[in-house]
Amino acid sequence: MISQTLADRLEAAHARGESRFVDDLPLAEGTLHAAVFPAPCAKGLIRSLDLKKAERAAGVFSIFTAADIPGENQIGNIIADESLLADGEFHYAGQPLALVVARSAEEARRSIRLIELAFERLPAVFDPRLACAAGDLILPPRTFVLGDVESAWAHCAHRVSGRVDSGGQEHLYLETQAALAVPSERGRMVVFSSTQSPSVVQKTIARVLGISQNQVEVDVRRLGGGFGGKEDQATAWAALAALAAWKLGRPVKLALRRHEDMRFTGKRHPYSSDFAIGLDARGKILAYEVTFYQNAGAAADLSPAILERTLFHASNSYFIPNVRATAYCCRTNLPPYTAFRGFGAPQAMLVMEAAIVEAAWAMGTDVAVIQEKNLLREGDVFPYGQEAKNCRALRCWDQAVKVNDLQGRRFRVGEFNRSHRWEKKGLAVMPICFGISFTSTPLNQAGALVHVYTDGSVSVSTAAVEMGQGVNAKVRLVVARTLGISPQRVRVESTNTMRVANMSPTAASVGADLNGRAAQMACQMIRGRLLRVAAEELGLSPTENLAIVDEAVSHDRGGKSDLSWERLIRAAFSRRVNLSAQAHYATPGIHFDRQREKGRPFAYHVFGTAVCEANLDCLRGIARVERVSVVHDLGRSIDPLVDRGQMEGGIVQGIGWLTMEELLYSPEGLLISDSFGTYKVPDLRSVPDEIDLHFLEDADNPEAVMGSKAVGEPPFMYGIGAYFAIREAMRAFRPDKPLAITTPLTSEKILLFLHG
Ligand code: MTE
Ligand code: LUZ
Ligand code: MOS
Repeated sequence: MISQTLADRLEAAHARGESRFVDDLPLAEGTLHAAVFPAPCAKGLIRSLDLKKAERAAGVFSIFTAADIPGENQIGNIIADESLLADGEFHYAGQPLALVVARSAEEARRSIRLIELAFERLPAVFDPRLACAAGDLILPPRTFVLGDVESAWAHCAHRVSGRVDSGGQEHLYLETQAALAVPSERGRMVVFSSTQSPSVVQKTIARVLGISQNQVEVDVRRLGGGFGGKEDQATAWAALAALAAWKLGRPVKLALRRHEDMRFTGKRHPYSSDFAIGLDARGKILAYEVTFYQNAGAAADLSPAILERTLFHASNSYFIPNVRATAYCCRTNLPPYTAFRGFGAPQAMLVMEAAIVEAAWAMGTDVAVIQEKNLLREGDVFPYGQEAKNCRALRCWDQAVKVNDLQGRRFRVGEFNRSHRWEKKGLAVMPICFGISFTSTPLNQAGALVHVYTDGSVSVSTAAVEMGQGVNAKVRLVVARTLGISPQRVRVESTNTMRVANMSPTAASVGADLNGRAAQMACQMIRGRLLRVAAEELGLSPTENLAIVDEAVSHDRGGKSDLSWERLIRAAFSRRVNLSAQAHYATPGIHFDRQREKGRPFAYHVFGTAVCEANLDCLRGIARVERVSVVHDLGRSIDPLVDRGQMEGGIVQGIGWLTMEELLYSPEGLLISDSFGTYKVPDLRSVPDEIDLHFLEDADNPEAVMGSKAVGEPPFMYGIGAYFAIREAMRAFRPDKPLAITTPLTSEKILLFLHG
């Protein structure tokens, strides 16, 4: 029953493969192609870089190094610690040392092998704890404190401590990093980039070329996936393409091959963490202490912001009266780790859950009993000082327990495990609480530009980048509903720095919240003007309660008038009324004081609870997530179908992170798992047999556009439940053996535990 509206929402043309990504854009005659010469090992001093042979190779136009950069050789966004092209030293394998520009991408890559690099290998560090011990931190450590853990320990009947190591994760967006830079007249540079942050690309190119921002136009139609991997790390490739285009006065394209993308670019941060948790005899958590060692890689990138979100999510969906959370941002010689769905929160929430699971194991109690007893209630305070408002933690939990008959299920899992020797099942409940807003308050703003044309069609531009998450579909619906017209009339334009300025990245799950609201505000202005025109056309007083409903003007007493949308627009134009509007939205009421580490950083929180079941084949070490059932708080969904897609995708991506995606490096710090063959992500066969989604009803959210809630990142963290379900099945097979908390839980690790 694929209705027309569904086909429409799925963007039929997109599904047919007609969408154009950067690498599909038709090229102007004379366009050149660039490729990067990467650093060969994790750390070294450049003695000499001999380009002569490569320069003479077939098709090669030019080779650029740091010395050719006209402006600043600097692309660091939060901290200025990252060069575009290495100068003197390099800090990770894959760091760009030189840029080759040739007639074709093949010729550029072939000639790279002719570059002769003489270098001195320097000792490299890959372990964040070692980096921390050596004092190699990107910024001073930060600590969030609530109450007083020291004096709380004395009141605890149980105290359990442990260590958690979580692995990185490759984004594996289908479209690799890519940019096309086209020099235009009078010093204008037009750049088509696969980026989540058009304005950061614009700003960085201006800096690298030594020109002003109004000379750089960045245009983004859509991304073939970003997942955070293009929040900061699309910039380097766009800046390299722009550098070559600027120097040569010709269009230059740089599109990474898959293995280059996997080797050169950053991923989700691996963390190593220590925890101690204290509970009273009845299972109330009295104290929680946690230390996070974040493996940041060789440059800051977004790591300080990610570290901050880790701290904000240290206690997940629980109220704990005494908390001390410390985080170290550790510099290592790996490609700078970067944003990835969840942005440091999944790593923190994994540790919190591990602490509860280990405490329950030590106490011989059901994990869910402890979880439930400590769930956040209305008005409870987070360690960062914000109060939980409209707290729906218990509502989601209770409903999840009910729809899943948790007690019955737990009983059946126990029965199954007693009656099966070589097969075990595990069950875990995972509550989530995710703060919505960029933790850096100034980023919480967006702009929109709306035009209505004389035929009644509408064009809308915002700061939102479409990357498959459906933000364009949502903006289109917001515009259509605000103007009272069919979505068919509304076209969402590319994201362009000349139509909307100073954009925040499309990230932190707030793309639709911020840009939807800005678009709504612009439409409200146009609607106000149109209704004044309508009153005049219909000979009514301007105070009459008029509205536009189903493409026609209607009023309280008379109902629908015969003044249609198209006639109204023509009348407005004849009366010389402005049919365009620009609006700006800034999230109200948020602030954070980094001196005190207290404030109200989030506009609101997203809540939910998942019940996860896993089955373990103990002979083969193969774990299967059989079922994930979720009760989730979507607010009032703008587009339920899009939101369902986000839920399913997030859950599966989270399960992939924790159960199968494993990054392997050589002793020199070279990525070994650099292809689809060596890096395993969830496929159709490994997704859960059942993903059962329920959404809270009557759950309007006053803090976001049309009562909705952000959806992009929160579901990712339900994957943590699947991890603990598998782990429980493992313990059912060998209850006597200590079980380390490391991820991913691959078949290899499972087998070693079961039979090692
Ligand atoms: N869904 C798809 N299909 N592709 C993506 O790249 N990125 C995720 C999420 N869902 C992503 C996705 C991430 S990391 C974020 S922050 C949000 O979408 C961003 O979009 P939003 O703010 O519009 O939700
Ligand atoms: N990016 C950012 C993010 O700069 N700040 C954030 O708080 C954030 N959160 C999630 C994803 N990206
Ligand atoms: Mo998402 S990690 O905020 O791009």
